[in-house]
Amino acid sequence: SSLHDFLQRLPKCEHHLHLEGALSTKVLFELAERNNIALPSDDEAFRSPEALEKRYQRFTSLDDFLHYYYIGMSVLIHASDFEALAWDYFQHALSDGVKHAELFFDPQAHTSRGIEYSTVLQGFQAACQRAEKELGISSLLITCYLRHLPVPESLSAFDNEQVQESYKSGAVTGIGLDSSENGFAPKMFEKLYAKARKQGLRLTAHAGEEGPASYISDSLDLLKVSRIDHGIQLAHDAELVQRIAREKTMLTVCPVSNVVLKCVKEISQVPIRTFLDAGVRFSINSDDPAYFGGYILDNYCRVHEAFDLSVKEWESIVRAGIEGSWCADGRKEELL
Ligand code: ES4
Ligand code: ZN
Repeated sequence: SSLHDFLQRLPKCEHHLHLEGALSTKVLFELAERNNIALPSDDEAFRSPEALEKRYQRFTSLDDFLHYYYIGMSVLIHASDFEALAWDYFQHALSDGVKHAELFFDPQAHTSRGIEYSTVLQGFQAACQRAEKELGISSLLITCYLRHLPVPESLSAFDNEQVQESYKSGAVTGIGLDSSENGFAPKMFEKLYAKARKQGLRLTAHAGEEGPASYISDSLDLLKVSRIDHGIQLAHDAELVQRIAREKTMLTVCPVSNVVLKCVKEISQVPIRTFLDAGVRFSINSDDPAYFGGYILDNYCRVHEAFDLSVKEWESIVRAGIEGSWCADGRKEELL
Protein backbone atom coordinates (compact mmCIF):
# COMPACT_ATOMS: atom_id res chain seq x y z
CA SER A 1 0.00 0.00 0.00
CA SER A 2 0.99 3.66 -0.27
CA LEU A 3 1.35 3.80 3.50
CA HIS A 4 3.81 0.93 3.54
CA ASP A 5 5.76 2.77 0.82
CA PHE A 6 5.65 5.97 2.86
CA LEU A 7 7.03 4.17 5.93
CA GLN A 8 9.63 2.37 3.80
CA ARG A 9 10.89 5.65 2.33
CA LEU A 10 11.24 7.52 5.63
CA PRO A 11 15.00 8.06 6.25
CA LYS A 12 15.23 5.74 9.21
CA CYS A 13 17.96 5.56 11.83
CA GLU A 14 18.27 2.37 13.85
CA HIS A 15 19.68 2.77 17.37
CA HIS A 16 18.80 -0.52 19.02
CA LEU A 17 19.96 -3.56 17.13
CA HIS A 18 22.03 -6.37 18.61
CA LEU A 19 24.16 -7.76 15.78
CA GLU A 20 24.10 -11.20 17.43
CA GLY A 21 20.31 -10.91 17.32
CA ALA A 22 20.40 -10.76 13.53
CA LEU A 23 21.50 -14.42 13.34
CA SER A 24 18.85 -16.30 11.38
CA THR A 25 18.10 -19.94 12.18
CA LYS A 26 19.27 -20.82 8.67
CA VAL A 27 22.70 -19.22 9.14
CA LEU A 28 22.85 -20.61 12.69
CA PHE A 29 22.54 -24.19 11.43
CA GLU A 30 24.89 -23.60 8.48
CA LEU A 31 27.61 -22.20 10.72
CA ALA A 32 27.11 -24.90 13.37
CA GLU A 33 27.80 -27.48 10.67
CA ARG A 34 30.72 -25.63 9.05
CA ASN A 35 32.39 -24.72 12.38
CA ASN A 36 31.68 -28.07 13.98
CA ILE A 37 29.72 -26.62 16.88
CA ALA A 38 27.42 -29.06 18.68
CA LEU A 39 23.97 -27.63 19.38
CA PRO A 40 22.12 -28.88 22.49
CA SER A 41 20.89 -32.41 21.75
CA ASP A 42 18.57 -32.45 24.76
CA ASP A 43 16.41 -29.59 23.43
CA GLU A 44 14.06 -30.56 20.60
CA ALA A 45 14.06 -26.97 19.41
CA PHE A 46 17.51 -27.58 17.93
CA ARG A 47 16.37 -30.45 15.68
CA SER A 48 15.97 -28.14 12.68
CA PRO A 49 15.86 -24.47 11.70
CA GLU A 50 12.08 -24.79 11.40
CA ALA A 51 11.70 -26.25 14.90
CA LEU A 52 13.91 -23.50 16.30
CA GLU A 53 11.93 -20.83 14.46
CA LYS A 54 8.79 -22.23 16.07
CA ARG A 55 10.34 -22.14 19.53
CA TYR A 56 11.20 -18.47 18.97
CA GLN A 57 7.48 -17.78 18.61
CA ARG A 58 6.77 -18.69 22.20
CA PHE A 59 9.34 -16.90 24.32
CA THR A 60 8.01 -16.40 27.84
CA SER A 61 10.37 -13.65 29.05
CA LEU A 62 13.62 -11.79 28.42
CA ASP A 63 15.61 -14.57 30.14
CA ASP A 64 13.88 -17.31 28.13
CA PHE A 65 14.96 -15.49 24.95
CA LEU A 66 18.50 -14.86 26.24
CA HIS A 67 18.98 -18.61 26.79
CA TYR A 68 18.53 -19.18 23.02
CA TYR A 69 20.42 -16.01 22.09
CA TYR A 70 23.62 -17.12 23.88
CA ILE A 71 23.46 -20.64 22.44
CA GLY A 72 22.83 -19.20 18.97
CA MET A 73 25.90 -17.02 18.94
CA SER A 74 28.15 -19.96 19.92
CA VAL A 75 28.35 -20.84 16.21
CA LEU A 76 30.18 -17.56 15.43
CA ILE A 77 33.90 -18.32 15.26
CA HIS A 78 35.74 -16.59 12.41
CA ALA A 79 35.87 -12.92 11.43
CA SER A 80 34.07 -13.94 8.24
CA ASP A 81 31.17 -15.31 10.33
CA PHE A 82 30.75 -11.95 12.05
CA GLU A 83 31.08 -10.13 8.73
CA ALA A 84 28.43 -12.30 7.08
CA LEU A 85 26.09 -11.77 10.04
CA ALA A 86 26.38 -7.99 9.88
CA TRP A 87 26.17 -8.00 6.08
CA ASP A 88 22.95 -9.97 6.27
CA TYR A 89 21.59 -7.29 8.62
CA PHE A 90 22.59 -4.50 6.22
CA GLN A 91 20.68 -6.18 3.36
CA HIS A 92 17.52 -6.00 5.47
CA ALA A 93 18.36 -2.46 6.54
CA LEU A 94 18.67 -1.41 2.90
CA SER A 95 15.31 -2.83 1.88
CA ASP A 96 13.68 -1.31 4.99
CA GLY A 97 14.98 2.19 4.21
CA VAL A 98 17.57 2.48 7.00
CA LYS A 99 20.11 5.24 6.30
CA HIS A 100 22.10 5.11 9.52
CA ALA A 101 22.54 2.29 12.06
CA GLU A 102 24.10 2.25 15.53
CA LEU A 103 24.83 -1.37 16.25
CA PHE A 104 25.32 -3.19 19.54
CA PHE A 105 27.47 -6.23 20.08
CA ASP A 106 28.41 -8.20 23.21
CA PRO A 107 32.22 -8.63 23.48
CA GLN A 108 32.05 -10.70 26.69
CA ALA A 109 29.76 -13.26 25.06
CA HIS A 110 32.55 -14.00 22.56
CA THR A 111 35.76 -13.56 24.59
CA SER A 112 34.31 -15.91 27.24
CA ARG A 113 34.17 -18.60 24.51
CA GLY A 114 37.76 -18.00 23.49
CA ILE A 115 37.00 -15.76 20.50
CA GLU A 116 39.29 -12.76 20.40
CA TYR A 117 37.71 -9.32 20.45
CA SER A 118 39.81 -8.34 17.42
CA THR A 119 38.22 -11.18 15.42
CA VAL A 120 34.72 -9.97 16.24
CA LEU A 121 35.52 -6.33 15.57
CA GLN A 122 37.35 -7.05 12.33
CA GLY A 123 34.34 -8.91 10.92
CA PHE A 124 31.81 -6.28 11.96
CA GLN A 125 33.99 -3.41 10.73
CA ALA A 126 34.43 -5.04 7.33
CA ALA A 127 30.64 -5.25 6.91
CA CYS A 128 30.16 -1.67 8.11
CA GLN A 129 32.73 -0.33 5.66
CA ARG A 130 31.16 -2.28 2.80
CA ALA A 131 27.68 -1.02 3.76
CA GLU A 132 28.88 2.57 3.69
CA LYS A 133 30.53 2.16 0.30
CA GLU A 134 28.06 -0.09 -1.51
CA LEU A 135 24.75 0.72 0.19
CA GLY A 136 25.23 4.28 1.41
CA ILE A 137 24.31 3.22 4.96
CA SER A 138 26.41 4.85 7.68
CA SER A 139 26.95 3.00 10.93
CA LEU A 140 28.55 3.10 14.36
CA LEU A 141 29.45 0.27 16.72
CA ILE A 142 28.58 0.14 20.42
CA THR A 143 30.02 -2.45 22.85
CA CYS A 144 27.47 -3.69 25.37
CA TYR A 145 28.42 -5.09 28.75
CA LEU A 146 26.54 -8.05 30.19
CA ARG A 147 24.81 -7.20 33.45
CA HIS A 148 24.21 -10.83 34.50
CA LEU A 149 27.95 -11.51 34.77
CA PRO A 150 30.05 -10.42 37.78
CA VAL A 151 30.80 -6.69 37.68
CA PRO A 152 34.61 -7.20 37.79
CA GLU A 153 34.32 -9.08 34.48
CA SER A 154 32.78 -6.04 32.81
CA LEU A 155 35.61 -3.89 34.14
CA SER A 156 38.31 -6.23 32.87
CA ALA A 157 36.53 -6.56 29.53
CA PHE A 158 36.50 -2.76 29.28
CA ASP A 159 40.20 -2.58 30.13
CA ASN A 160 41.15 -5.24 27.55
CA GLU A 161 43.88 -3.84 25.32
CA GLN A 162 42.07 -4.58 22.05
CA VAL A 163 38.86 -3.04 23.41
CA GLN A 164 40.67 0.08 24.56
CA GLU A 165 42.35 0.38 21.18
CA SER A 166 38.95 0.25 19.45
CA TYR A 167 37.67 3.12 21.62
CA LYS A 168 40.77 5.23 21.10
CA SER A 169 40.76 4.73 17.32
CA GLY A 170 37.08 5.60 17.10
CA ALA A 171 36.19 2.15 15.72
CA VAL A 172 33.71 1.89 18.60
CA THR A 173 31.75 4.97 19.65
CA GLY A 174 30.12 4.09 22.94
CA ILE A 175 29.03 1.55 25.51
CA GLY A 176 25.72 0.01 26.49
CA LEU A 177 24.46 -2.38 29.16
CA ASP A 178 22.29 -5.37 28.28
CA SER A 179 21.20 -8.93 29.15
CA SER A 180 19.01 -9.89 32.16
CA GLU A 181 17.68 -6.75 33.80
CA ASN A 182 15.84 -7.47 37.05
CA GLY A 183 18.23 -7.80 40.00
CA PHE A 184 21.09 -6.19 38.08
CA ALA A 185 20.64 -2.54 38.99
CA PRO A 186 22.36 0.30 37.15
CA LYS A 187 24.20 1.26 40.34
CA MET A 188 26.36 -1.87 40.06
CA PHE A 189 27.93 -0.44 36.91
CA GLU A 190 28.71 3.08 38.17
CA LYS A 191 32.47 2.54 38.02
CA LEU A 192 32.36 1.11 34.48
CA TYR A 193 30.37 4.09 33.25
CA ALA A 194 32.55 6.60 35.09
CA LYS A 195 35.59 5.16 33.31
CA ALA A 196 33.88 5.21 29.93
CA ARG A 197 32.70 8.77 30.48
CA LYS A 198 36.21 9.91 31.35
CA GLN A 199 37.36 8.55 28.00
CA GLY A 200 34.72 10.58 26.19
CA LEU A 201 32.66 7.59 25.07
CA ARG A 202 28.94 7.88 24.32
CA LEU A 203 26.78 6.17 26.95
CA THR A 204 23.52 4.29 26.81
CA ALA A 205 21.93 1.46 28.84
CA HIS A 206 18.99 -0.89 28.60
CA ALA A 207 16.56 0.20 31.31
CA GLY A 208 12.87 -0.20 31.97
CA GLU A 209 12.38 -3.12 29.59
CA GLU A 210 11.30 -5.60 32.30
CA GLY A 211 12.86 -3.63 35.15
CA PRO A 212 11.29 -0.77 37.11
CA ALA A 213 11.17 2.92 36.14
CA SER A 214 13.73 3.58 38.90
CA TYR A 215 16.30 1.78 36.71
CA ILE A 216 15.68 4.50 34.12
CA SER A 217 16.24 7.39 36.54
CA ASP A 218 19.24 5.58 38.07
CA SER A 219 20.75 5.10 34.60
CA LEU A 220 20.44 8.86 34.07
CA ASP A 221 21.65 9.91 37.52
CA LEU A 222 24.29 7.29 38.32
CA LEU A 223 25.51 6.15 34.92
CA LYS A 224 24.90 9.52 33.23
CA VAL A 225 23.69 7.94 30.01
CA SER A 226 22.51 10.21 27.21
CA ARG A 227 19.85 7.81 26.03
CA ILE A 228 17.81 4.88 27.31
CA ASP A 229 17.28 1.57 25.50
CA HIS A 230 13.64 0.41 25.74
CA GLY A 231 12.41 2.63 28.60
CA ILE A 232 8.79 1.54 28.24
CA GLN A 233 8.31 1.25 32.03
CA LEU A 234 8.79 5.03 32.09
CA ALA A 235 5.08 5.37 31.45
CA HIS A 236 4.42 4.28 35.06
CA ASP A 237 6.17 7.37 36.46
CA ALA A 238 4.50 10.60 35.32
CA GLU A 239 7.15 12.82 36.85
CA LEU A 240 9.95 10.94 35.14
CA VAL A 241 8.06 11.22 31.84
CA GLN A 242 8.15 15.01 32.24
CA ARG A 243 11.85 14.99 33.08
CA ILE A 244 12.79 12.83 30.06
CA ALA A 245 10.73 15.09 27.80
CA ARG A 246 12.31 18.24 29.25
CA GLU A 247 15.84 16.88 28.98
CA LYS A 248 15.20 15.56 25.43
CA THR A 249 16.59 12.12 26.34
CA MET A 250 15.86 9.71 23.51
CA LEU A 251 14.37 6.27 24.19
CA THR A 252 15.18 3.50 21.71
CA VAL A 253 11.87 1.66 21.73
CA CYS A 254 11.46 -1.87 20.29
CA PRO A 255 7.73 -2.59 20.02
CA VAL A 256 7.79 -6.07 18.44
CA SER A 257 10.44 -7.17 20.94
CA ASN A 258 8.26 -5.97 23.84
CA VAL A 259 5.34 -8.09 22.62
CA VAL A 260 7.41 -11.19 21.82
CA LEU A 261 9.16 -11.09 25.23
CA LYS A 262 5.84 -10.49 27.02
CA CYS A 263 6.76 -7.09 28.42
CA VAL A 264 3.40 -5.96 27.00
CA LYS A 265 0.39 -7.92 25.73
CA GLU A 266 0.12 -6.20 22.37
CA ILE A 267 1.67 -3.35 20.39
CA SER A 268 -1.11 -0.97 21.43
CA GLN A 269 0.16 -1.28 25.03
CA VAL A 270 3.58 0.10 24.14
CA PRO A 271 3.21 3.67 25.47
CA ILE A 272 3.74 5.34 22.08
CA ARG A 273 0.75 7.67 22.52
CA THR A 274 1.86 8.63 26.05
CA PHE A 275 5.33 9.50 24.71
CA LEU A 276 3.97 11.52 21.78
CA ASP A 277 1.54 13.45 23.99
CA ALA A 278 4.24 14.23 26.56
CA GLY A 279 6.87 15.19 23.98
CA VAL A 280 9.19 12.30 24.87
CA ARG A 281 11.66 11.65 22.06
CA PHE A 282 11.97 8.08 20.89
CA SER A 283 13.08 5.98 17.94
CA ILE A 284 11.53 2.71 16.77
CA ASN A 285 13.88 -0.25 16.45
CA SER A 286 14.08 -3.99 15.90
CA ASP A 287 16.30 -5.22 18.80
CA ASP A 288 16.91 -8.88 17.79
CA PRO A 289 15.11 -9.17 14.46
CA ALA A 290 16.02 -12.78 13.62
CA TYR A 291 14.62 -13.92 16.97
CA PHE A 292 11.56 -11.71 17.11
CA GLY A 293 10.35 -12.15 13.54
CA GLY A 294 10.51 -8.55 12.39
CA TYR A 295 13.03 -6.01 11.13
CA ILE A 296 12.68 -2.25 11.57
CA LEU A 297 10.02 -1.67 8.89
CA ASP A 298 7.82 -4.36 10.49
CA ASN A 299 8.11 -2.39 13.73
CA TYR A 300 7.09 0.83 11.96
CA CYS A 301 4.13 -0.91 10.29
CA ARG A 302 2.93 -2.57 13.50
CA VAL A 303 3.09 0.77 15.32
CA HIS A 304 1.13 2.41 12.54
CA GLU A 305 -1.56 -0.28 12.64
CA ALA A 306 -1.92 0.10 16.40
CA PHE A 307 -1.74 3.90 16.68
CA ASP A 308 -2.81 5.25 13.28
CA LEU A 309 -0.20 8.01 13.40
CA SER A 310 -0.39 11.02 11.09
CA VAL A 311 2.21 11.86 8.45
CA LYS A 312 3.29 14.75 10.68
CA GLU A 313 3.73 12.43 13.67
CA TRP A 314 5.81 10.01 11.62
CA GLU A 315 7.97 12.82 10.34
CA SER A 316 8.58 14.07 13.87
CA ILE A 317 9.50 10.55 15.08
CA VAL A 318 12.00 10.16 12.25
CA ARG A 319 13.41 13.65 12.84
CA ALA A 320 13.90 12.91 16.56
CA GLY A 321 15.73 9.73 15.54
CA ILE A 322 18.12 11.64 13.31
CA GLU A 323 18.73 14.32 15.94
CA GLY A 324 19.26 11.69 18.66
CA SER A 325 21.85 9.80 16.60
CA TRP A 326 25.51 9.79 17.55
CA CYS A 327 26.83 10.46 14.05
CA ALA A 328 28.55 13.70 13.03
CA ASP A 329 26.37 16.79 12.57
CA GLY A 330 27.22 16.79 8.86
CA ARG A 331 25.72 13.32 8.47
CA LYS A 332 22.59 14.38 10.37
CA GLU A 333 22.10 17.29 7.99
CA GLU A 334 22.28 14.90 5.03
CA LEU A 335 19.56 12.81 6.62
CA LEU A 336 17.23 15.65 7.64
C1 ES4 B 1 18.45 -8.03 24.46
CL1 ES4 B 1 15.83 -7.54 24.09
C2 ES4 B 1 17.27 -7.52 25.01
N1 ES4 B 1 17.26 -7.08 26.26
C3 ES4 B 1 18.38 -7.14 26.99
N2 ES4 B 1 19.52 -7.62 26.53
C4 ES4 B 1 19.56 -8.06 25.27
N3 ES4 B 1 20.56 -8.58 24.54
C5 ES4 B 1 20.08 -8.89 23.34
N4 ES4 B 1 18.79 -8.56 23.26
ZN1 ZN C 1 18.15 -4.71 23.31
